[in-house]
Amino acid sequence: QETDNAMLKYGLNFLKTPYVAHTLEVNEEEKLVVNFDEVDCTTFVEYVLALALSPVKNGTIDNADYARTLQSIRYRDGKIDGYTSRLHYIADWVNNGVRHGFMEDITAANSPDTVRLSLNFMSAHSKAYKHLESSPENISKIEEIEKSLSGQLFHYIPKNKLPDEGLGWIKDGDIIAITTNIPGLDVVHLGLACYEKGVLKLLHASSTQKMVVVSQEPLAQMLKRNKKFTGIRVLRIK
Ligand code: NAG
Repeated sequence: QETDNAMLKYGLNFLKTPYVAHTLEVNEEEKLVVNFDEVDCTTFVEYVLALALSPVKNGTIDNADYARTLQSIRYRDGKIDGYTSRLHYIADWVNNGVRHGFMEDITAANSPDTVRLSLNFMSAHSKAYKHLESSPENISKIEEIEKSLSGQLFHYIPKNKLPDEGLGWIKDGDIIAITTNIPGLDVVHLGLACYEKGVLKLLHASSTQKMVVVSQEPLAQMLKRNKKFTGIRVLRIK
């Protein structure tokens, strides 16, 4: 597949990259991890977005420019200050991207349906997070972040309103965030829009297929099959 869409092009370069969870939890002290060899759904999208946003000089991307760009995507206001400076909730991640002008939430202009955020998943399941179970201080910082985001409204497309063919305003390479009814969580999965023969599919790091793939089935069918998936948010590089 050939494309001049930077997000899609860089995304397709990751096809077959192994799916590995917890690749950002390898250091005691929080620091920037760049690992193109093992990705999860979030790190895959972050690495692709950082490639598409990095300045290209003499046909290449400089490592320092890449690191700075990735840091501005992954950390609140681009500053690394411990575990809780990482943008763990996609709502927080999107707010940061929009605030810093490199991401656009195109769902709001195109879909009237909204959800009110109510976040507590991480503090409620702190034992599942290495850097929370060992640190009451981190738990209370996360609780503060959860409180500050809760109550905010965001726009989404409910899954029953997404046809297999996608929608005209959703373009190749757009970031797709799958929303969930899991209590206290906003988004459970991320990927990129990828049209094949007029069908909207998802280019993503799949935990079931254990690598980066383009979904066999339409994104709309993926959503219908999973009772925990409620719809999507669509974000675009700016
Ligand atoms: C997200 C995690 C985040 C992690 C990221 C990349 C939540 C709410 N967020 O799913 O902690 O940094 O994956 O592995 O669990």
